[in-house]
Parts: sequence; C-alpha cells; structure tokens
Amino acid sequence: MKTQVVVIGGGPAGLLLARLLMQNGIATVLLERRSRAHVLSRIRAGVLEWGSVETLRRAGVGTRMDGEGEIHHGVALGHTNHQFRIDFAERAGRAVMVYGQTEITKDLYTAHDAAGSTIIDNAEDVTLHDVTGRPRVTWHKDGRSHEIEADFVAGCDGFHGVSRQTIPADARTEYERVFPFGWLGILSETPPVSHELIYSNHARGFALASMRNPHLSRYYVQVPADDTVEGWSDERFWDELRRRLPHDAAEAIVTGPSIEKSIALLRSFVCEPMRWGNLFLAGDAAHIVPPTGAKGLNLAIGDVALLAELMSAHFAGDTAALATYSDRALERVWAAIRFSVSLTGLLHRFPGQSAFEQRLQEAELAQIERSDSAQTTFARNYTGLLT
Ligand code: FAS
Ligand code: PHB
Repeated sequence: MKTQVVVIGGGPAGLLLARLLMQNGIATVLLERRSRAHVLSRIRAGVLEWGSVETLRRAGVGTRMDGEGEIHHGVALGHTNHQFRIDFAERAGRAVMVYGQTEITKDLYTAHDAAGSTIIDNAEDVTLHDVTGRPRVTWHKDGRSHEIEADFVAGCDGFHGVSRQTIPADARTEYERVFPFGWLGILSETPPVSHELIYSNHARGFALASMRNPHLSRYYVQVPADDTVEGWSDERFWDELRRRLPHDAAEAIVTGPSIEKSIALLRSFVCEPMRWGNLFLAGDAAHIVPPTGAKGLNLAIGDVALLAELMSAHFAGDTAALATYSDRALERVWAAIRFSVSLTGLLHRFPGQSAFEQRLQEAELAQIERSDSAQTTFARNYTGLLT
C-alpha cells in the first residue's frame, strides 16, 4: 500500500489531522492501537480555546459542539474561602467553549465514517521505518503483517506512543517536570455547582469545579502522587471537595453517585524537535502540560491545524513550508507550558509547603483579584495566547 500521510494514533490529534488533510485532498491512512470503543471510553479534557472551536468548525465537526457546548465568558479563582471572577470578554475579547474531548472524538469518528476514511484500529506493533528517507510503517492485525509507504508520517500517538521513540535519543532533547501530586476526578450526573469553572487554592490542596453540560458535573481534588482511587469513596470525595471550594460554592454543591472516577498524575514534558526527517510529532506525542491551564487538548488541536496547513502547502508545491513546523509549534507549546506550570504552582499545595508559602499563594491570588493587568494576562493566556 502507498499513501501520502500515515497518521499514528486515533485520539483527537490524529483524527483531526486526518480530517483536515483529507479536506485538502491529501490521501491519509490512520493507525490506532486500541479499539474505537476504548478510545471513546476515555474521559479527559473539557475546555476549548476559541481557536480550537474555529478549527473544529473548519474541519466540519462543529455542529454538535455548537448545539451542545457551553460558551463561557469567565472563570472564578478561589482563595481564603471566597472567590472572584475573571471576565474573558472584558479582559481578552474572546470566550472559551466547554465541550468534552470524548464528544469531539465521537464527532471526528462520525465525520470520518461519513467520508469513508481509512482508519485501522486494533493495529498492533506499529513500527516506523526509514522516516528520514522514504517512510514505511508496518503493523500486525488479525494475525497478519501489514506495510504501507508514505511521503510523511504524523506521530499523534500520545505520550506513550512509538513515534517519539523513533527519533534517535541523541537527536532529541526532552524537558520534563513531574509534579508530586495528581488529580482525582469524578463525573456525576448532577447539576454543576456554578455556571462557570471554579479553580480553588486551599491549604488542604487544590480543587476544581467543572462540568460537561447542565446535567453532568466534572470535579477534581488534588491527591498525593501515590494515592489510589480505591481509597476514595464518593462520600469522602464530596466531603473533601466541599472543604476546599469557597464557602458559597461548597454550600451549593449537589452531590450524587460518581459515574467515572480516576486519578491523572501531573507532569510537564516537551520533546524537541517535533520533526525528524519526514516524521512530524503532534499533541501528547510531543508534549504534556499539567491540566491546570486546560491546555493539553488545545495544544494538540493547534499542532495539527498548523501541520495540516503546512503539509497542504507542501503538496501544493511549497516544499519549504514544513521547515517551519517544529519551531512554530514549540513557540505555542512553551507559552502554554509557562502558563500551566505557573498556575499549577499558584493553586496547588506542595509536599512540605509551609504556612508562610501558603500565605504567599493567597497574597498572589489577592493581587490578581485587585489587578486589571494581572487579570488581563490571565484571561489572554487561558483563552488562547497565540491564536
Ligand atoms: P491521546 O493520548 O489522546 O491519543 C493518542 C492515541 O494514540 C490513543 O488513542 C492511543 O491509543 C494511540 N496510540 C498510542 N500508541 C500507539 C501506537 N504505538 N500505535 C497506534 N496508536 C497508538 N487536557 C486538558 O486540556 N484538560 C484536561 O482536563 C485533561 N485531562 C487529562 C486526563 C488524562 C488522564 C490524560 C491522560 C490527559 C488529559 N488531558 C487533559 C490531556 C489530553 O486531553 C491530551 O492533551 C489529549 O488527549 C491529546 O490528544 P492526542 O495528542 O491525540 O493524544
Ligand atoms: C475538565 O473539565 O475536565 C477540566 C477543565 C479545566 C481544566 C482541566 C480539566 O483546567
């Protein structure tokens, strides 16, 4: 088999890239290691920058998002038992959309099915060959070996994928910071405690009140990195969440049984470069951000929007276009990492943190509360700095 672009990974990055390329008439084959059911079972991101909204609309997968998603014009930050709002429209002139990553993935699969895309799931032992020459990709499925040649390979296979490892260790530089805590998240079929998100700093640890729709709440509490879901009954979770959210929100919470409960560890990671010969990395395959800034999915969407634009230019005759991909993508990645790591440091309680350091965090939040410029900087970062 031959094609123009082989996409490794059927998460949001791979599915969206394949969609954008096919819209420009570029032949694409997508290989996904897991089943579609498994991919769609993942509960992940929830907040879209406006640039991501526009990209999804351009990809022809915005109808359900526009119908079911919720446009948010602000967010609340909580500290010392009260909260204050940052107005995105006033401070940055744009909003964000709350629409779950799972729904985006569903919409992309629906669009691919309608277009008759070549998506091969349950592709085992995907291996990349000769990516600095004439790329070939091999895999196993149903007991048979398969091979495909391509002009380019897009590594959209997430943090644990094979693509990044294909770049020789001495040709890539990896930057990493692992945080000593994680987020215990639950989904519950209850009305969200607020119509906007609440990020809360508390001496007991960070908490976040989010949602998927008016009937589906998404909540998180910070837990130690070695904690386990088994140690958290729903009752214990709700009690801890109430203790960490500002008083008014804590009093208003509607509790209910969790329909999903999981712990995600927090890390920040970047691989440079994001290109090696005819292999291009996008999304979590190249970078990981702590979810505090709601950037992971948005960076993935930004990567593939840029990569699709440059690959389309290449196939249209501009053979220099792709040379700019890695540097341009990394500029956005590092801006998002700076914001996400800074916000993580401001809102979370670190092991061994003193009362003095807790007061410093509260003083910085109080300063943001009083400062027009600080709120403008926050709003511009949160809604999408480089879009
Ligand atoms: P993904 O990891 O989503 O997709 C990669 C795909 O590649 C997967 O389907 C995988 O099965 C496949 N794959 C892997 N290896 C392969 C191989 N060898 N061959 C073929 N296929 C292979 N971001 C936020 O903005 N907010 C959040 O709240 C948030 N919460 C998160 C919670 C968790 C537990 C995790 C892990 C991430 C979270 N993220 C969050 C980040 C997340 O949303 C990612 O940014 C987003 O999934 C990135 O999409 P992809 O790059 O497509 O990677
Ligand atoms: C979510 O709703 O899952 C969510 C929202 C904002 C974040 C992280 C996660 O920063």
